[in-house]
Amino acid sequence: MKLTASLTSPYARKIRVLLAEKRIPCTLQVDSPWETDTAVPALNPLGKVPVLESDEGEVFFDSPVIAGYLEALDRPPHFMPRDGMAAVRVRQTEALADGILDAAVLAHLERMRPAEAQLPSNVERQCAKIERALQALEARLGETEWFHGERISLADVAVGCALEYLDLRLGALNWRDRHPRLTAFAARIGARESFVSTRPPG
Ligand SMILES: N[C@@H](CCC(=O)N[C@@H](CS)C(=O)NCC(=O)O)C(=O)O
Repeated sequence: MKLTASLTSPYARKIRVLLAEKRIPCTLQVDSPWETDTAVPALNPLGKVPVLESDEGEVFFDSPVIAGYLEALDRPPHFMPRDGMAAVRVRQTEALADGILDAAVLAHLERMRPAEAQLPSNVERQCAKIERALQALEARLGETEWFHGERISLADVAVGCALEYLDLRLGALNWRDRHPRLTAFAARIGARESFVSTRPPG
């Protein structure tokens, strides 16, 4: 199995955490789709990472699909509940976390443009989405240890990756100031070996 990913991609990190938690052997092919010599578009027409190639040569993207593939291998521990509606709720939380990432990536890209070309309203719009999603996650977590059920699920992995990506790219948001439950959650999940070993360099 081979995963093509950049070391900073939070979507790819979600998959790397799952691979580590499940102890599935996988070759990591580091590739940035932003580089001119990238091989990513040949694997994924959308030109995005992560991309996973199975041992049988089948190619999967994007990260929710890859997560589904890893679950379909039926290798414990499981990160999706067997019950259909419970699984939909896990996916809903994953979508919120991934939506935070989409907004954070857009805000980051806007800020990378030359100062005179930047539109502050674009950044503000994305940051408003992030804040609303954080509020929803704070309420969704409540006083429980994990987002859904008694044990860690894909929802927790996705939220953990999203929160740490905010630290990496949008530290000035200071999201911890307003979200005490998510703050404790990030510390808890961030201490797991799978998170420590996949933390972006630098
Ligand atoms: N929905 C996709 C998003 C993947 C994505 O946007 N990846 C970024 C890296 S963080 C990327 O490859 N961007 C390159 C581009 O947009 O051209 C997923 O969950 O895998």
